[in-house]
Formats: sequence, C-alpha cells, structure tokens
Amino acid sequence: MNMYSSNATDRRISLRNFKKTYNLRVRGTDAIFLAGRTDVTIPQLGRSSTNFPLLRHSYIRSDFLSETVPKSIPTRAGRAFTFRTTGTIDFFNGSASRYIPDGGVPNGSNLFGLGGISGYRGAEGALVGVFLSAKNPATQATPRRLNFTSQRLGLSFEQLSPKLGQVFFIGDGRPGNGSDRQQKFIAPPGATRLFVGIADGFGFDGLPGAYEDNDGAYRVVITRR
Ligand SMILES: [Ca+2]
Ligand SMILES: [Ca+2]
Repeated sequence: MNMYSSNATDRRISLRNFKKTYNLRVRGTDAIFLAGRTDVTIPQLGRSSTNFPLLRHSYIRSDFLSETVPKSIPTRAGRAFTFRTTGTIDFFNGSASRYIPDGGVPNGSNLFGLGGISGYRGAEGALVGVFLSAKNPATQATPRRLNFTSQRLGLSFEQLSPKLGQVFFIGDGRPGNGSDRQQKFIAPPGATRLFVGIADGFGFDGLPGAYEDNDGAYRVVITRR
C-alpha cells in the first residue's frame, strides 16, 4: 500500500467518526440521579432496599412504574453536543398536565444532589443531562449544582460547559424566542459518558425521587461533534 492511499483512508475514518447522531427515548422514570450508579439495585415497587437512594411515594397505585436507569452515550473531553427533542411526560400519571422537554414552571425545581451527582435548580421536569467519567459517581465528591433560574443561567444560553457530575438543563436544545439556533454543550475534562434523563422529586424539590408516577417519554436526537 502506498502512503497516499493509506493517508486518505485514515482521513476518511477520522471524518466519519467526528460527527455522530444518536436517537434515544428518555422515559419519565429515567432517574438522572442513578446515572453510573453500578452499586444500586432498583427494588420492585412495594419492596425496599438499604442502598436505594431515591424517595418513593408512601403508597402504590396500579399505574405506578419502577424507576429506570438513564441511558448514556460515549464521549471524550471537548466534544460538543446538540439536541433535538420532542414528546411529553406526565409527572402525576393520569393528570391532564403534560410537560414538554423545556419543562414546566421555569424556576420551579430546587433539588438536592445525591451520590456524586449534583442538585438542580431550574425548569420543572425538563430534559437534563450529566457528564461522567468511567467511575461510579458515588465514589466522587458531589459537585456544586448549576442554577438555571432566570436570575442566573436561565434557559437561553448559547453554550454550556458543565463539570463532571453537574446536572444540566437541556430542554428542547434551543434558546427559545423562535430561534432556530441550537444550544451547544461541551464535555468536560475526564468525561467518557453523557447521560440524559429526568430530575424529579416531590414537588420537584428537596431530595430526589417521586419517579413512580411519571408516564411518557421525550424523544431525543443527540448529535456529537
Ligand atoms: Ca429551550
Ligand atoms: Ca413524579
């Protein structure tokens, strides 16, 4: 093989690997606080487990669902992500109110962190993400939470560089106000995985949990560059 064709092949491969698109379905029960938690087993509804860290309702209804582990895609430091999202989630199953990926009340959620994954302030029930290394986050310090209320980061930022373990707002991936632009999210040093899921709690506040009454899903198309 001559040098020219070898280089051309290498170049094609690197270009092909550069941009990749993933289609994911993020369920209302995909608990972002369980991202990377290989030490946790999700107990059946009505059962308990000493190492299960999420709050549950004190009662069970026939339409309740077990919490689920959020999905992840691979990354490296410095990769840039954009998102296209659709779908709705009902956070109180059977209620008439369905949330879109940008979430409900914009400043309504005020959740604590858990096991190396930060808390979250911002829109209730929005699509959120978290970058992790290959380690179980519970072996790491819980980082400071990001604040997406209108007084702080808001929902219309152009670009965001969250740290490892910091839960971040994604929403519909666009800054709003009719803009066609896509918001850009940059993977931090040490990142090997991007998880997408839901930040829930009773009243979207306090300790994470209250996932069992969440119905529906957001459809998410992720582009990694
Ligand atoms: Ca948005
Ligand atoms: Ca709920």
